[in-house]
Amino acid sequence: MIDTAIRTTCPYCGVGCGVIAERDDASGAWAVRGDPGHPANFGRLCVKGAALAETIGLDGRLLHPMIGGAAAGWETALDLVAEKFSAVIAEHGPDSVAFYVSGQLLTEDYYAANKLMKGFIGSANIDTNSRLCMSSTVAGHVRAFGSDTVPGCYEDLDLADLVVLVGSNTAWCHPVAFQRILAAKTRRPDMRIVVIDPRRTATAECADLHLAIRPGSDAILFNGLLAHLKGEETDLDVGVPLEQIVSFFSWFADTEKTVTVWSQGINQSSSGTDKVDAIINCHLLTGRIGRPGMGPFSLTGQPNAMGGREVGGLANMLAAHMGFDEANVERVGRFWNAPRMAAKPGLKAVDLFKAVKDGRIKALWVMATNPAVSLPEADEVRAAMAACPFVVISECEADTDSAQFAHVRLPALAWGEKVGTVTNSERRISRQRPFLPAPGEARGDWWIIAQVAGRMGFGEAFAWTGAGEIFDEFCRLTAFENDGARDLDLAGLVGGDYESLEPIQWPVKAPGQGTARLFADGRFYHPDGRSRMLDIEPRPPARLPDEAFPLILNTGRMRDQWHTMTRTGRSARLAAHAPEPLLSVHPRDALRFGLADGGLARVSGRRAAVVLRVALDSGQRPGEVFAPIHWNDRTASGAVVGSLIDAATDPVSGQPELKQAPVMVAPLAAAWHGVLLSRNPVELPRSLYWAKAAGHAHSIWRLAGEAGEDWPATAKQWLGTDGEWIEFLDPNRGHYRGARLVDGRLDSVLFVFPWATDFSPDWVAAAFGRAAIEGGERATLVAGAPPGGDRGRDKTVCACFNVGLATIRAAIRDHRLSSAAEVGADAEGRDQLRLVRAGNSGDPGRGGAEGGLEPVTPWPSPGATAAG
Ligand SMILES: Nc1nc2c(c(=O)[nH]1)N[C@H]1C(S)=C(S)[C@@H](COP(=O)(O)OP(=O)(O)OC[C@H]3O[C@@H](n4cnc5c(=O)[nH]c(N)nc54)[C@H](O)[C@@H]3O)O[C@H]1N2
Ligand SMILES: Nc1nc2c(c(=O)[nH]1)N[C@H]1C(S)=C(S)[C@@H](COP(=O)(O)OP(=O)(O)OC[C@H]3O[C@@H](n4cnc5c(=O)[nH]c(N)nc54)[C@H](O)[C@@H]3O)O[C@H]1N2
Ligand code: SF4
Ligand SMILES: [Mo]
Repeated sequence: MIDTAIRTTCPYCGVGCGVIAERDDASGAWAVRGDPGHPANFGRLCVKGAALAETIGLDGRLLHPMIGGAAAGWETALDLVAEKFSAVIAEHGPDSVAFYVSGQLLTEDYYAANKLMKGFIGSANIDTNSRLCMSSTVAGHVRAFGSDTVPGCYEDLDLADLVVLVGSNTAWCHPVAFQRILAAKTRRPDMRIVVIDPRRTATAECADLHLAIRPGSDAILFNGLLAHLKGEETDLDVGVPLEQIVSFFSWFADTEKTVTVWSQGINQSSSGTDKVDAIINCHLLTGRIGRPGMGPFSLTGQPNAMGGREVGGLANMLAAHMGFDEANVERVGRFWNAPRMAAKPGLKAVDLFKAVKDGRIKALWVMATNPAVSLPEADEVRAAMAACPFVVISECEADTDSAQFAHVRLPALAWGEKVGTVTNSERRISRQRPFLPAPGEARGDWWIIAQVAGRMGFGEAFAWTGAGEIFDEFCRLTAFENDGARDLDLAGLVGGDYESLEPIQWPVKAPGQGTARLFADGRFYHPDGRSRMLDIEPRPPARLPDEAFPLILNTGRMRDQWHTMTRTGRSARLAAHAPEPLLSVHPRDALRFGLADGGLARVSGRRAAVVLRVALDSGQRPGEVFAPIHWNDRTASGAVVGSLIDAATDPVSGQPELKQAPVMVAPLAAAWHGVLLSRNPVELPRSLYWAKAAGHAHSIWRLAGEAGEDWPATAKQWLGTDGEWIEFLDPNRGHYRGARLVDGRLDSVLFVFPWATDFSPDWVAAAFGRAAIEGGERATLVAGAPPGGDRGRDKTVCACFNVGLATIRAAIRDHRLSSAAEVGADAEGRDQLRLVRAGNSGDPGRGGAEGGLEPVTPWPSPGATAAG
């Protein structure tokens, strides 16, 4: 029986899906499903959203303020933070301190941090991880439109006749938006999808046309398109067959209802702002903007990347879409009654950490981001944090790669606990509502900021008693002396009922009246009311391959992990898709560099090296490799790809080039390979390769080592000598298997092989769930296969329902199924296999993207969604 159901918003990607959290009265367990009433998803969730309930446990959470390694009360910790910041400011001035914040803060948290830094400390040294994510788009929008405006909405994806996806692996990174595109294509098979991405991604596999262009050459392509649209001659050297370019250009020219969607393949570039404007130019020239079914559409990454842009979380924006011109600084100062307004932009993320490194910044407060992993030159970032005299980190997790450098750690409420709002890619503001009690002493981020502000002497301006008051103040600021001069206007939400706030798209000039699209009237936000077409001179990536580093490393996301894995890393179901950090390599490059499929590769850049598991992929262009960004020092022995990448930035936006870095690869010759499962944490020597993934009642490590071991002795050294050991050793062939039981219960298991293997002992994993292992069963723990079957090598294909490949193959064989849709229907009558690779199966319009067990509301028929 369900006794509580709370409507809230998914904390992952910028699609901003509504979710309903429901508690089962009998078990007390929470379950999460899509909210059929939310206009971003109409009930659908992707696999990450569907797994949310598996990630809300308190293991590893930071539950108390910590000074150094010791728990301290809130009073002591807050006093210390306020004292240190005040002292540094008094001695060295406001620009000697900085905040580094995140698109995963809620709007209210973000607003509080921005107000404290820009209005009260008097510096603009507050920047955000959105610098690594959306800042080129912000700069591109501002140059073209005079404002950071996303002109369109998701409904345009339903209505478009041509959807161009540029540098966006939408199928994996914005799965529910991708579903919406595929559903439209199912309804109207004439609709076309073009994907522009050097890699053949899951997204590209669904496209009518995939342009696998040379990395970084997008501006050449879109300049060429612009010339074609103008009827001019053009240089078309983008590394793909000319016929493909002709198809793309003619489709674009002939299709009025065209939406061009882009994401990090465009933004994360040393010429990202130009690339954004090269795309926007084509829409401005053709007038395809702000009208149904057309427009340039940047998909935002984080759940509240957009909210951060709104409040002014970027160092070069002031607040509420106002910049640092004198009139706006004066206006915001008056509104805040601020004693000390920042008068000029502050340091952008990469420069901010450089200033920490060289001692200009002496106190740093990091909130809701993990810069030691996610910034380029991650080694330099770590050195900077280590050298900084005072580092404060607001976190949900006790242990992250960044948190190890903190002098003070402040426990923040997590998703499901905190109160606030987020804005998604289509400018839609939605509530996050808590359904879990605050654990330990954790507090909301805004509360922590307001407490520190109070102790710094600014109590009056930070005297909010709840997030709703902050939201109201923010709405009033957006409307303050606006008179239509600024796109962001929330006048219609001022004084509204925060608790019952329904999802709504800004601007909201009057209560209940959201706005689906802007610019259809041809009025933009430059002083003359017009837009600007920019003259773009394409530039290559800042660092090009050479003899020493002949390959281009491309980095990005995997379907089932979120960033540095602090949340998704807790789910065994999500870990199954990719339990190790992979390096995707074209077979030709594997031959050239001596790499084997499933073997290990050492990938080195100028400043560092990582070790990754090789996955052959003919969808890579030869000369280019791809690695995921998720693994870090908590989850692998050495897989922080940011340490390989130089911090070359875009001169306009300051966004670093994270997609093109020259590297070298070489095989790592391992003497042995292993799989370790343990109920308890295990300390492994640094010299090994290891990658850790969540199991159900245990963790799983994949291991490899370059030196041979005396296995019975080593196993005990790692796992403990006491308890009961069951072992099998074949020293000649290099096989070892050992299981340790404590009080009759399985504690840990180690399998060692002489070769690389994707061996995954499901039957042993299941044994961790049992209270006792019976005598007869014990031997099977160290057997190379489960009792009576070969499921040990079963790779999980469908993460939603844990369906193994062998199971699927058996179903195909036994029932003579031919299409993925049939297989899906066969598997226990559910839509299990739908979207094994997000979208390549039967009828994608039906059922959830990945995981929708619940019936979902059909996508609205075109024209039916109101902006509200
Ligand atoms: N599963 C999952 N989803 C996520 C996230 C996550 O961590 N996990 N994070 C969220 C966040 S914050 C963000 S910003 C988004 C990112 O969403 P995306 O931008 O879609 O994801 P990425 O994998 O970073 O990169 C997208 C694609 O850019 C391509 N690319 C690289 N170089 C070029 C180039 O020169 N030109 C072109 N045209 N393409 C290129 C890459 O091959 C890659 O397929 O995802 C969001 N959604
Ligand atoms: N090489 C390479 N690097 C990249 C990218 C890439 O494509 N390639 N992508 C870049 C992009 S687009 C992004 S967005 C970044 C993401 O990089 P990060 O922001 O560094 O990654 P996250 O793991 O999301 O870090 C969020 C942290 O905040 C904590 N947290 C979660 N919720 C809250 C909260 O409510 N309050 C507080 N105080 N803490 C919270 C989490 O535990 C986690 O430690 O990575 C960037 N780095
Ligand atoms: S698409 Fe997935 S990750 Fe993104 S908001 Fe929806 S459920 Fe969450
Ligand atoms: Mo992002």
